[in-house]
Amino acid sequence: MRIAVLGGDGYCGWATALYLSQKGHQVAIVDNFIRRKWDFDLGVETLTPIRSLRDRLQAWKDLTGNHIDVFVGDMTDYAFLSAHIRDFEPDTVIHFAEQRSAPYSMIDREHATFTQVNNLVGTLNLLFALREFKSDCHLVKLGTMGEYGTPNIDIEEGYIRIEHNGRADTLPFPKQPGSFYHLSKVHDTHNIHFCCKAWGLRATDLNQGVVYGTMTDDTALDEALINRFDYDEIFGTALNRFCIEAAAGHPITVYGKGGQTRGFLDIRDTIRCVEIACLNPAEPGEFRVFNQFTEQFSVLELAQMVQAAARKLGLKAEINHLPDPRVEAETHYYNARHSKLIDLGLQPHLLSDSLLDSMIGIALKYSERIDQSVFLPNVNWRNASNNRNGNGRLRTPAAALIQSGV
Ligand code: NAD
Ligand code: USQ
Repeated sequence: MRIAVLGGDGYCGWATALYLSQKGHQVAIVDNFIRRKWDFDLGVETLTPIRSLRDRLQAWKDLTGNHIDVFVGDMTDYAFLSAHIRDFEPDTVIHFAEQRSAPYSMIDREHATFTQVNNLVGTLNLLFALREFKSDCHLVKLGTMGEYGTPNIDIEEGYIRIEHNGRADTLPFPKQPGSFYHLSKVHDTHNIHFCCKAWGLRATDLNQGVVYGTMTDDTALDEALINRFDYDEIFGTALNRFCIEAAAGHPITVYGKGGQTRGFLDIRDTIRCVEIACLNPAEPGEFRVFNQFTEQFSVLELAQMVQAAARKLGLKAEINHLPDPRVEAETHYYNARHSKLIDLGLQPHLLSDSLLDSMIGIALKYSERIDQSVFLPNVNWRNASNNRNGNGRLRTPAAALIQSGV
């Protein structure tokens, strides 16, 4: 297949592009490197030393003989994006290219509006470009489990059968997202659903849980191919952060009680789920939703698993409960269905001690690059105006939390 990977320089996109290239598909990466710029602006870096896209792709070609095309440009630039769709003529477009951090979207008004403009306009441009130049192309869009929030009922895969006043219908599952970022995903979902109905486009929305891990078979081939391992409070996700905190001898940062329960998956399952979606496309006019995660844990359970693995390696790994800087339920019911990808052949990697050992092992290998100042949370959901000082930079953690009265 001809597959365009939008956001292919990022964490999920890089691993996916290599995997699909190694499987023999003709892959093109589209990216504007804005994620590298956000890291620079925030003064943070991935733990692992990632190379430039050009160097990574040269190394990939040298090691495997596989070539990946590159189109550098911004999804919000319709002329660029539509020319890419017209010229590359993809059978499948995998859309990872969004601002994906909830804390980033909650810094202040500018970051909230930027997140929604970047994500919504990029996705709308893609929908129009597909309609204009490749209307039979299958869109595989990365959504998120956080679109659903934490309702007090079981979460279905995209749709729910409802009976009301003697009538019944199957309707989109109610959405209660918890940040301006998660809201942008809900708005994307509605736009894509509408375009499938109105124009007959075909799309699969992958409501992905929190991804962990850094190595896949392909990225492990050589250090030049190494993937991101983010651990700062803005872009680092829970389990990655906990492993690096443990390796650094820093207490594990559980926000609040730690009963926040989420779906999680290994990066190796992300790439396999995306492949399954590509190989089993939606029908023309169909808007399909898969919940893409393999196991659910509370953040306290995760912290305890990291603690147990770290202690086997002689690390102290204390658990600290910090005041939760986010507005979220700290204890709640959570039971989300996730059987459609399993039915199509996914064989999950489960979070085991050996995986945690290897994640903590990578953290120890690069421990000289750990910056402990990025562990404590700065961004407060309750009062965005407190998240910046007069110079426009993020405040120190203590100052932000004390001022907002948490
Ligand atoms: P990432 O930030 O590592 O990668 C995103 C890439 O998209 C970056 O390389 C960035 O430069 C590019 N990009 C962003 N806006 C762009 C634009 N306007 N034009 C061109 N390129 C642009 O993010 P990730 O962790 O790989 O996440 C990828 C997707 O998966 C996102 O849509 C995210 O919402 C979703 N997702 C991620 C996770 C996770 O845990 N990482 C979980 C659920 C869903
Ligand atoms: N958390 C802690 N301690 C930390 C960091 C996070 O307790 O040091 C908690 C958060 O409060 C939250 C949970 O862990 O309750 C998950 O937070 P996260 O930062 O790991 O993940 P989240 O903000 O939800 O976002 C991540 C990705 C996003 C993706 C989402 C999937 O950044 O792109 O959409 O996971 S989901 O959560 O299913 O919506």
